[in-house]
Amino acid sequence: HWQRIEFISDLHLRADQPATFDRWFHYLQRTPADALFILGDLFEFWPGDDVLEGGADTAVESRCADVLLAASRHLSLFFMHGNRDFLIGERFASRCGLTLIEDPCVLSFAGQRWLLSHGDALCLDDVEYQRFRAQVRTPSWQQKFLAQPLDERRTQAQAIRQFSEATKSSRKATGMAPADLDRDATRRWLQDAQANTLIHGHTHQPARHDLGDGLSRVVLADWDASADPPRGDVLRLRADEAHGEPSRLVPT
Ligand code: LP5
Ligand code: MN
Repeated sequence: HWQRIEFISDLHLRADQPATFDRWFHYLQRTPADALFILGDLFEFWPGDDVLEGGADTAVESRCADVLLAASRHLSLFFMHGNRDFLIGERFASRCGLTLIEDPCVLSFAGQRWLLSHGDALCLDDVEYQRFRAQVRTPSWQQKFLAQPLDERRTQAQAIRQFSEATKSSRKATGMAPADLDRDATRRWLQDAQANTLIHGHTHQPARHDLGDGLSRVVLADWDASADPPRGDVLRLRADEAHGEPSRLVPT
C-alpha cells in the first residue's frame, strides 16, 4: 500500500544547531513519503526518556517530539536505535507516534528484501567500541545508568561524546582509516536475511558499495545544515521501480 518510503539517519539533533533542526522540520512537513525510517542517531545523545520532563534544557527534545507527532498524522514513522540514542524507549516513542524497530530489520518492498541497520554493530575492527556497545546494551547496565539523576547522566553522556570525538580525531591524525563496516560480516547478515541491499548510516560516508554476488550496501550521510556545503540526505524507494536502487535526495 506504500508508494514511497524514505530513510534518514544521523541527524544528531541538538539545541545549539537550530539550522539542522529547521531543515529536518521542513523536510518532514513536505515529504511525500508514506513511511519514514529513521535509522538511528536522530539525537546528539539521549540520556533517557525522562529528558522530556527535564526543565528548560529539554526544549529541543520536546520540540522534536511535537514535530514527529504532527508528522505521524500523514506518514508512518519507524525508528531504530543508533549508538547515541539507544536509550530511547517506548515512552518517548509513543509520545511521538514512532514505532520502534530492531537492528537489523528486514523490509520487503518493491519486489526486494532490504536490510536496515544503524551500522555500528558491523564495525568489528573497532574492538573497544564493540566492547563498550556490548556493555551499554545490557538491561542491567541500562537500569543502573537510568537510576542516576538526569543531570549526572547528561554530564556522563557529554564526557563520552568528547572522548569519542577525540578518539576519531587522533585516529585521523595518525593516518588510521575511520571505522567502517566489516565486509564479510555484512555479507553474512545479508545472506542470513535473504536480502540484497543493506541501507545504513553511522559512518557518515555516503556511498554505495558493491559486496559481490549481487549484494551491496548503501550509506546515508549525516546532517549538518551549518556545514559548507550543508550536509544531509534522504534515500527514497518507490514501489513502481521494482529492482531499482534507492535515489538520493538532498532536502533544502
Ligand atoms: O558517535 P560517534 O560517531 O562519535 O562515535 C561512535 C562511537 N562512540 C559512541 C559514543 C557516542 O558518541 C556517545 C554516546 C552517548 C550515549 C548517551 C547515554 C549513555 C552514556 C554512557 C556514559 C558512560 O558510540 C565510537 C566509535 C565510532 O562510533 C566509530 O564506529 O569509535 O566509539 C567510542 O568512541 C567508544 C570507545 O571506543 C570506547 C569507550 C570506552 C569507555 C572509555 C571511558 C572514557 C571516559 C569518558 C568519560 C566517561
Ligand atoms: Mn552512529
